[in-house]
Amino acid sequence: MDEYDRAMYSIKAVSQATGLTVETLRAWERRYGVVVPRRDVSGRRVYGPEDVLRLRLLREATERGHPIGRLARLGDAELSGLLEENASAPRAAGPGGFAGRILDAARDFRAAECEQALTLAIALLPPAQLFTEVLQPLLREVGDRWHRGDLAISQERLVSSTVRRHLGLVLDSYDRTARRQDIVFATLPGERHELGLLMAAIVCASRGFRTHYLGPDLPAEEIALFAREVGASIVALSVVLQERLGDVPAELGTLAASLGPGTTVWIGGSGAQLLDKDALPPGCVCVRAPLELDRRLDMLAA
Ligand code: B12
Repeated sequence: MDEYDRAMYSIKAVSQATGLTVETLRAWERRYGVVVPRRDVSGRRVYGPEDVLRLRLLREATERGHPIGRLARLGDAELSGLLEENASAPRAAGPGGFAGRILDAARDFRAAECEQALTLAIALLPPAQLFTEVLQPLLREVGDRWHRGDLAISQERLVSSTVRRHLGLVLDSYDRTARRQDIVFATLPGERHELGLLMAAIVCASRGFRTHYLGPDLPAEEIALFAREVGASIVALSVVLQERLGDVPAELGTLAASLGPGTTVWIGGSGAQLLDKDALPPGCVCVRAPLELDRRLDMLAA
């Protein structure tokens, strides 16, 4: 059969079929040559069914703790053999396992291992699963242990700064020429918790929106200035600290007044859940659950 008669899949379709992110697929191809996609007439990568099968085997094997650098050298039959051999072995690197490994490494001050487990989780899990099944439980547990005195401040910082750095890299890996509307991300003055905001920015970037990540602790006027300059449709804020909740409505008022009528403010984060909806200025809405963010992005895209 001519190779052009066969079913061929785009990188997005392969990502959906294998559960690997587009970034992971590209990185695995570039660094390890795990599969060699062909190019269609417009130069885009296209994959055959055998590539999809191989990538699935590779994903399963990496989830069981085998390094991709070594797996890349194995043929499909060897990969299947390896998976059968390990069929009854516990899945130490499953989503829950990653959080445990990162915590254990932080507890023992093993920074490199903390980083390695996080990198692996990012490479293997799609963003939504990474956030809900690994990072949120991990950070909650870090906070609880620190509160109980079971984790030193330096250990808590090791985890949160490693997560911060890697989420920044993930966000940077998204296409800067994205076509959908502009969304500006920031937190208001005094609010340094930004990891949830970064996760929301990654979700938006992965959906093709142009994201402008300004980071934490910015005056409302500065956020508004930037949003006006880029013609943002949305300003997304994160509110976590309860002690700052009293100042938030007034700051939102300043922000909303400085933005054009075409810009809406979305407020997420655990503190946002506690804001009185009736005290919010027009044009500001609380986004309470990840599904609500998805639904709002669907509406914006439409
Ligand atoms: C990491 C961390 C820090 C780091 C933050 C690092 C960083 N770069 O972000 C640092 C060390 C800076 C820090 C400092 C402090 N922290 Co702190 N911190 C945490 C910790 C451990 C994790 C927070 C986190 O990132 N959670 C994970 C994210 C994913 O959860 P999330 O923010 O809720 O986000 C999710 C959703 O809400 C949503 N979301 C969030 N934002 C947005 C935005 C939009 C637009 C959308 C759509 C969705 C969305 O998406 C996420 C995924 O679903 C928590 C512990 C905990 N139990 O949460 C304490 C915690 C938040 N911190 C706390 C405190 C008290 C402090 C300090 C005052 C401590 C001190 N004495 O210095 C300072 C205050 C600093 C400041 N001025 O802001 C308290 C807050 C209590 C409260 N509710 O007011 C907590 C709960 C710890 C505790 N148990 O006491 N902290």
